[in-house]
Amino acid sequence: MIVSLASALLLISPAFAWSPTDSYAPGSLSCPANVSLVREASGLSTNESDWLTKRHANTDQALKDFLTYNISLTDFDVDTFFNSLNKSINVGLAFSGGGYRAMTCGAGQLAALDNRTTNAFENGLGGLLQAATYLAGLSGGNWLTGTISFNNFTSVEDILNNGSIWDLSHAIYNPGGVNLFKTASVFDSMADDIEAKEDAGFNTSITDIWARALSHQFFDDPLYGAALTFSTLRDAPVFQNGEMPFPISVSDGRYPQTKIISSNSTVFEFNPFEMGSWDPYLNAFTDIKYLGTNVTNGQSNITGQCIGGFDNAGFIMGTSSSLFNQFLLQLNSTGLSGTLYTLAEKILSSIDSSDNDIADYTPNPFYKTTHGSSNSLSDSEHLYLVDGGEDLQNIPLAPLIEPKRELDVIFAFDNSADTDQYWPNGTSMVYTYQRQFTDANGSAFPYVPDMHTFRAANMTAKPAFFGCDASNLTDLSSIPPLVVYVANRPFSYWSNTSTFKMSYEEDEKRGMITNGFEVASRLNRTLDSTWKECVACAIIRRSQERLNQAQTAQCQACFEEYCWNGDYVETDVGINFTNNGTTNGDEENYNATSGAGSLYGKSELNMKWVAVFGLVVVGLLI
Ligand SMILES: *[C@@H]1O[C@H](CO)[C@@H](O)[C@H](O)[C@H]1NC(C)=O
Ligand SMILES: *[C@@H]1O[C@H](CO)[C@@H](O)[C@H](O)[C@H]1NC(C)=O
Ligand SMILES: *[C@@H]1O[C@H](CO)[C@@H](O)[C@H](O)[C@H]1NC(C)=O
Ligand SMILES: *[C@@H]1O[C@H](CO)[C@@H](O)[C@H](O)[C@H]1NC(C)=O
Ligand SMILES: *[C@@H]1O[C@H](CO)[C@@H](O)[C@H](O)[C@H]1NC(C)=O
Ligand SMILES: *[C@@H]1O[C@H](CO)[C@@H](O)[C@H](O)[C@H]1NC(C)=O
Ligand SMILES: *[C@@H]1O[C@H](CO)[C@@H](O)[C@H](O)[C@H]1NC(C)=O
Ligand SMILES: *[C@@H]1O[C@H](CO)[C@@H](O)[C@H](O)[C@H]1NC(C)=O
Ligand SMILES: *[C@@H]1O[C@H](CO)[C@@H](O)[C@H](O)[C@H]1NC(C)=O
Ligand SMILES: *[C@@H]1O[C@H](CO)[C@@H](O)[C@H](O)[C@H]1NC(C)=O
Ligand SMILES: *[C@@H]1O[C@H](CO)[C@@H](O)[C@H](O)[C@H]1NC(C)=O
Ligand SMILES: CC(=O)N[C@H]1CO[C@H](CO)[C@@H](O)[C@@H]1O
Repeated sequence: MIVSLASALLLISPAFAWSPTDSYAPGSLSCPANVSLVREASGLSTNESDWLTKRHANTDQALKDFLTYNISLTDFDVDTFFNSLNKSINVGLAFSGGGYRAMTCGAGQLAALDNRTTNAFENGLGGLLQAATYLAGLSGGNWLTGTISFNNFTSVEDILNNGSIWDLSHAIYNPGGVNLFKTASVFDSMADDIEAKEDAGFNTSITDIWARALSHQFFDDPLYGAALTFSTLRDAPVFQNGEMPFPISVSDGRYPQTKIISSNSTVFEFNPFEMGSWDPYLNAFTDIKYLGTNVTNGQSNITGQCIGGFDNAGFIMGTSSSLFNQFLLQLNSTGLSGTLYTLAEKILSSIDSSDNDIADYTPNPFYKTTHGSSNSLSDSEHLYLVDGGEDLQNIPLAPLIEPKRELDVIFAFDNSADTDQYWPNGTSMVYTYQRQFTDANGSAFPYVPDMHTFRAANMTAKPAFFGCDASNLTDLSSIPPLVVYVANRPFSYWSNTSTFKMSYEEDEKRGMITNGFEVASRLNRTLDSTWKECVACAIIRRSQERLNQAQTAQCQACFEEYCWNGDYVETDVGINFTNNGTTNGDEENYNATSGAGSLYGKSELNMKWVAVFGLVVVGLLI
């Protein structure tokens, strides 16, 4: 099914809930009558619960199809199983951060789960996206989930075929490429957007510039998403009818001048209805549509009058990835002229350099709220958020392990650059595991090994399942979902590019995406012809446990193959990969550092782009 993106983007029309000013500037609108804008995080919002009913009507059928066609489950009758269920199965997908690497690898992984992708049904896990309830993204992963969600739930394949977005051949600090006039005019219009927000009385931060630049890659409406809000989705039929999963973006709360550590960070989530945190310090959500409203304990300081348009989709996507603000910090050292320079300088001079990763959500929507265990966030008139990966939980798992959401299984796609060669080593899983013991918000996460074992036991070479037996998890505060961990790995392409590689030629981008497809599909189901069956076993596991149904011999064999057995492995691991993604045995080796896609060293890279950027600026000045 090919949907033309041009028509898909009709979604972004003033008929929907976008900024009341039709621009990047927030503006006034009426508050919802007689309700507080803030609620305690005591359960799912009514909006989310109502939406789930509609989504489940679709996912129940999609899951049945997934378990029925192009799969051979032995001793398992799909109808009998579904008839025995007393609740819908919730599948969550989580895409890690890691810049364009994470976005493109994640795009391939997502495409392998999307029935709309050519061959995904035959050679991948096509249909799993259609069966998923939640879709979470963080930083580069949220560029992926956000682009898909806010373009009428388009598919990766449509984006590649259409070509009007995700043109990554020019870095965002050089949007026009050799066309210097284009670069200058893009910068000018960005500057206008940000000035408009300032003129409307809101603080801006370097994240606003970053967000506007990013939006040019993600939205191709005439305003490049300047007026597109996160809450727009509520009014989009594709979301209203439950035809897409529930998108969630993750950021962290942080005070200026402090460093985040994972054990006590406040993880914020943004979804089409709300923004807030399940964590005990805050324990509250606010209606995302009215962010920007000056409130005291959820009541606007001007009765009945609220702000809309602050929840700009690109701004929220930029907030989750604000670590990259450092690119824009280079702007001033290059001698860029014009309004953007003036603005950047103004913003930079007003903040300490150690705080340039901060996105300013002032006025604090949680000002004087009383739902949390600490007043540190609610006493401040300001709220600052930073990149969701700054607490080292680079996979957006927090919203998906929230017990109220009752997930059965999470597919955790890890495209992090943990090792020196920019491959994942399970760091994010370890931090999320540990956090449950210090941050008592009731969430639980399965036992995981240390990072060394992740690599040495091939749990980054092939997918690994955690929390396979609920009976082993009774010591935790609740039974967590089963987690299917899938790490970036080279098959047809060296996908270990630097997080800070900010431009990709078309063939590089496609190489990354195809490799991602191969990662999620176990090399198009050639490395394990039972991969789809094993995924099915993971999906149905918690239901079977609840219903006291025995696992089939086929599923037992899968769990034998993919579940962590509790052992720690201390043997050394090399950095070589075979051409099927496994760590070297005695086979032919490939040295990761020689890979076409690999680009080492931040300093080398910075030098490279500074040089390119310098040329552009020289061009502008001539
Ligand atoms: C959004 O996508 C759906 C399903 O692909 C399509 O039917 C609909 O026309 C699209 N909406 C817009 C506004 O383009
Ligand atoms: C995926 O596509 C296949 C083949 O076209 C179809 O049989 C199956 O029902 C589809 N599944 C979903 C969830 O759409
Ligand atoms: C795997 O399938 C994808 C999608 O059809 C395709 O692009 C890729 O070339 C295949 N990989 C191999 C090794 O055949
Ligand atoms: C989190 O812990 C760090 C280090 O112990 C500390 O500096 C910081 O103030 C704590 N933050 C909160 C919100 O308690
Ligand atoms: C309400 O808050 C706005 C800022 O959002 C401020 O400009 C205004 O003065 C406040 N109004 C009152 C009545 O305090
Ligand atoms: C660039 O901005 C930083 C932070 O404001 C400042 O310290 C530095 O001196 C500026 N560099 C130039 C060349 O203007
Ligand atoms: C919000 O309004 C109050 C008055 O009600 C004012 O004192 C405060 O400065 C305003 N805060 C912001 C961030 O505009
Ligand atoms: C794993 O990655 C982290 C960075 O995320 C690094 O500090 C650590 O040394 C790595 N550990 C192993 C065993 O590879
Ligand atoms: C990891 O994979 C390699 C290559 O396939 C194999 O030689 C090794 O035994 C595996 N290690 C473990 C702990 O399974
Ligand atoms: C990787 O492979 C190269 C070439 O085959 C070999 O020289 C090197 O020692 C290997 N490195 C590791 C860490 O196994
Ligand atoms: C992986 O590749 C190596 C060498 O290329 C080969 O010896 C091995 O059999 C392959 N493993 C699988 C499962 O295909
Ligand atoms: C309650 C329980 O049995 N917990 C075990 C689950 O598995 C991990 C890893 O093997 C053990 O460390 C726990 O003790």
